[in-house]
Amino acid sequence: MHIHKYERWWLTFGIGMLFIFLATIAFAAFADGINPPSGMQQLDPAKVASTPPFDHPGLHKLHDGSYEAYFVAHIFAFAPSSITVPAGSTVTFYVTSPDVIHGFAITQTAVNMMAIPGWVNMMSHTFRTPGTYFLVCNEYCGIGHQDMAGKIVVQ
Ligand SMILES: [Cu+2]
Repeated sequence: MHIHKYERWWLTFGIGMLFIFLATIAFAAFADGINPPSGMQQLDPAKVASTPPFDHPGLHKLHDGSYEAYFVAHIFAFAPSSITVPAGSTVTFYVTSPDVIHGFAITQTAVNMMAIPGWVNMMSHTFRTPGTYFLVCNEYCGIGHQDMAGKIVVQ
């Protein structure tokens, strides 16, 4: 079968791009540690308010100086609406929802996950630069969706 010279170049270019994209994804996953949020932990969405630790959502300091932050995303707010951590802190966010699917995205970071009823999603981030990072719901969740916001204050 004869393949024209330009056709062969174009095929080589296309297949080459596929390998470049795969290498980029592999680099992000393994070298930069960018992973999809885990969603292996389950809970009863009707009992979020009485299930520890989501019965007292908020910030918890661990022995090694890092933090765990438990968030409940519900119509139409985040609980807690704000947390404050020192600069350099690594915070692991755990998020769930008792009602509908919400988004949980923190501006200027790679933290972007869904708050899904019945599931706990988890992601970590190290806040090196002081400032105010906004927490937004980026999944349309109902009539008050645009009011759903919070903040992470890094001092
Ligand atoms: Cu929402």
